[in-house]
Amino acid sequence: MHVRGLALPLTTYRRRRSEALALVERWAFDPLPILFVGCDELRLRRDRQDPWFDYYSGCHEPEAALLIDPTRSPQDTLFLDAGDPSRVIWDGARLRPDETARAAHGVDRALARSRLEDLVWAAARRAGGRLAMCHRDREPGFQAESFTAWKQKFPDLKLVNVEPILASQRVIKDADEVAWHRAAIAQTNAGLRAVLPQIPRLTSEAEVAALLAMHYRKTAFGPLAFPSIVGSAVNGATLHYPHNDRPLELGKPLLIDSGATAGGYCADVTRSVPQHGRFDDPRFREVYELVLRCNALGRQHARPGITFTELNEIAWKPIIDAGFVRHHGLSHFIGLDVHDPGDRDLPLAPGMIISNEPGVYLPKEGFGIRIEDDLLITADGNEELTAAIPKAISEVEAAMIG
Ligand SMILES: [Mn+2]
Repeated sequence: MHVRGLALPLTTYRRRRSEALALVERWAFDPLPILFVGCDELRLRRDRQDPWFDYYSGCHEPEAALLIDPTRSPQDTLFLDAGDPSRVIWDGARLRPDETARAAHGVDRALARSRLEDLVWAAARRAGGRLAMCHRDREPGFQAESFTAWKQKFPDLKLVNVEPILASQRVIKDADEVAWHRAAIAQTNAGLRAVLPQIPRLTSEAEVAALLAMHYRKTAFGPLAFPSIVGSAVNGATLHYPHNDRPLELGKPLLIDSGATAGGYCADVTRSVPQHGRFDDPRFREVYELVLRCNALGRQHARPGITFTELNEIAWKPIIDAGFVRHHGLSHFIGLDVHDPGDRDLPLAPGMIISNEPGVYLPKEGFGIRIEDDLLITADGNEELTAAIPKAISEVEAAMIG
């Protein structure tokens, strides 16, 4: 059968697992078993595999889990739903806990999910009752829910949240991960370039969002990086506008924040364009050029050694000096999660991918502008991965009306 997931070489997942054990052991002064829980069927189909589980297993099966146990051999166990054969006609074949699954994922063994609790319990007992899991405080998701569920079910277990420890691993991308990011951004660029020329003839936010999704998923039907934000006129002044259900206002600004994924890795790009393709509204043009200046400052100063705080102070300055309010940070990490985990107090380092997204939001004037690019931090500065996506006024106008 076709094994889904596994965007990276098996050696990468193995290396990540052994590095994770070493990181946790160094931090806890003891070897601790680490548990990652994959999404259930419903969640997986609606959204995507849990990024923590995916990062260490590459497994895209529902109801799976991964135990990395340094207290004994075999160390890495992938748990898979043994399944109900009568369901195959409904859901298709699933990867079973057998030799095929073990070899496909390069783990030490693949076992039935029904054995998970006993084996995790035994591993934790050997580690003094302690078990490491990931619980994102900042943006809780499936792993956090699993953490809480395990805590309630096994009150005697000492659950340790190792998210901050393991995020130090995820925050630095290797060459294969960067290649996936480039692919996601190329797909996003292709989608935007296909849809931008249509916008002067389109009539609703929904059409823009639907066309973008169609293009983003054309080469590989995967998840979008996040639900697109398509905000016409005043809706563009709502930072995470969730509706995309209003008409496009003729000649008014339109904010589009969207991204494709490739290999699970996210693109995160915002462009703010005039619906009719021309920057002929002087106020829109003036604020656009201001945000563009801030975006350029972010680009110029993002380099190893600088902190998010310092970068924010530099890049938002023209916006603050012009008397506008800063409503959000300039940057977040990007990876398997569009808001990837990572310590935002640490200085930037080569291999990080961050957003560069200044914005000005003017609900009273009926528009918002955000210009967002993705930067790869390199040894001596950064590479703007989204450089091919129209951004300068002349580029946007050329893309929209030629
Ligand atoms: Mn972003």
